[in-house]
Amino acid sequence: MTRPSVEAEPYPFGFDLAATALLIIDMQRDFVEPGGFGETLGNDVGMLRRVIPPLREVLAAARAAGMPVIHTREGHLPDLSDCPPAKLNRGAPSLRIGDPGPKGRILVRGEYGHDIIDELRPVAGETVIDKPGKGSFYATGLQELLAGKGITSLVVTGVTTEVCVHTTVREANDRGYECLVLSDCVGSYFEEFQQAGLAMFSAQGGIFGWVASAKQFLEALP
Ligand code: C5J
Repeated sequence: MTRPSVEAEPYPFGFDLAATALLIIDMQRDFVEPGGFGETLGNDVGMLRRVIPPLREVLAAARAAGMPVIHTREGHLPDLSDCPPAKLNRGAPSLRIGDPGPKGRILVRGEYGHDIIDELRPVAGETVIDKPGKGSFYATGLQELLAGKGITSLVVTGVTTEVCVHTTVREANDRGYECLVLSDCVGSYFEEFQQAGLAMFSAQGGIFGWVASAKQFLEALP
């Protein structure tokens, strides 16, 4: 058994390579590219695009190490039957979920904007989980998929730190998974949320998990 150890907060993260998956959350055009849903909400997508270069390195290394890679996409069925009114009507965006936007219907499955950015495109053999909520476990088959592969630890990346990454890590934590969050491979539209969100993972002795940089993770891989 290969058991690397990553220098991390609040203490080193040891993991069984054969039982660890890389989780890449919602690196979709609608969140990360100009003209997508994130920008229509008034956000600067440049804040999220910073994660692409280190995440590409981590993805390449995970593939080379034979780690399972799981991508998620937040979005809804074309008839929006899986989008509760509370989510659809929240806020006052210039475009709502389901509206036609520059990249197709906003956050609707099958549309160009809903898909993963070219830089991180999944390859054959990788799993793509479509999720209607912020968490990756809610109304998806993720837990069964992980159980089937014998996965007990997750290396967590993607966007946004305080929303879908946090919700997923909290869900994973309650289900008994050990989570390492890579600080420069998760991104927020708000610098203060990025810093607070990262601090929350590893506070109180690692209440939700561990935090390390992409470099620290890469150095630990065999
Ligand atoms: C948001 C996400 N922020 N993927 N989604 O609405 O974090």
